[in-house]
Amino acid sequence: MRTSTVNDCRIIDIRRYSDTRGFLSVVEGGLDIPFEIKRIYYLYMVPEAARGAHAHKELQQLLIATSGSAEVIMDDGKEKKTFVLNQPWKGLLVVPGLWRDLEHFTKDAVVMCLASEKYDATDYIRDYNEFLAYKGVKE
Ligand code: T46
Repeated sequence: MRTSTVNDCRIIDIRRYSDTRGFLSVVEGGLDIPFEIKRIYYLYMVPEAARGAHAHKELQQLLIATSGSAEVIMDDGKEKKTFVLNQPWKGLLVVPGLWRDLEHFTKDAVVMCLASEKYDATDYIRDYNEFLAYKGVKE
């Protein structure tokens, strides 16, 4: 996905069901999102320092702040776009081939990631210059 841009990422409304007992939200792989879910991980008790600072070559993700809030800054090498995650029924669909930084976690923030692939360290680009070269923005 070398040609993906920040405009390919979008916030989706996650299905929710409410009654007198409160709310229940659900995400089904292949139905609510365009990929099957192979892995779930979540970030929490994040201090001041930002997380992320990498791109994925193939991984597709849905990021949800199930509690609290955090910012996700997507970057395609030419343009940056900031998404605020602060509702458990909103999810950010992240396409492959984009740099991301995660910042400004509130103390109570839990950011959950539904991922299209199992963990693969070789799917990460952790050097920003390498990322720019991958996107064809820089030699
Ligand atoms: C992403 C953002 C939002 C594993 O062993 N298995 C896993 O499935 C994951 C996700 C991580 N790890 C290990 C690898 C590292 O030693 O956990 C440690 C911390 O991972 P990382 O430095 O990649 O954490 P973040 O917050 O920078 O990035 C993570 C995800 O890795 C990444 O896919 O998009 O959250």
